[in-house]
Amino acid sequence: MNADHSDQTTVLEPEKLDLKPPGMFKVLLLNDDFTPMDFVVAVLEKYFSKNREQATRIMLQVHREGKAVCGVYPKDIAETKVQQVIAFSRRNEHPLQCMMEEM
Ligand code: TYC
Repeated sequence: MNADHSDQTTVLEPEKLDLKPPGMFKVLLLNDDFTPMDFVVAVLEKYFSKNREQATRIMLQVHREGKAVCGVYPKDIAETKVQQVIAFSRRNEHPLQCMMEEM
């Protein structure tokens, strides 16, 4: 908006853009009846930097509760993780599903 001043100068104020801080996204694995447990553990180690014990705990949570959070990331990182996990699973002929959710 332009502010009019008595000395005839015009101050150009910055346009108010509707900016919000970049959100964080949970990346989740979903249960299915076919993907082997050891493959899910390997995914959690490879793409989410979990050790064997952490990976096993998350895999079992998915198996028992239907889904679990593997990690929390900025949007672009979360999108890449989802794509990588799905591509790796399909290359290995498993139906494992991975999704993201804004927090
Ligand atoms: N339910 C699978 C089985 O019994 C194991 C599994 C765990 C699959 C986690 C997917 O995200 C998953 N073999």
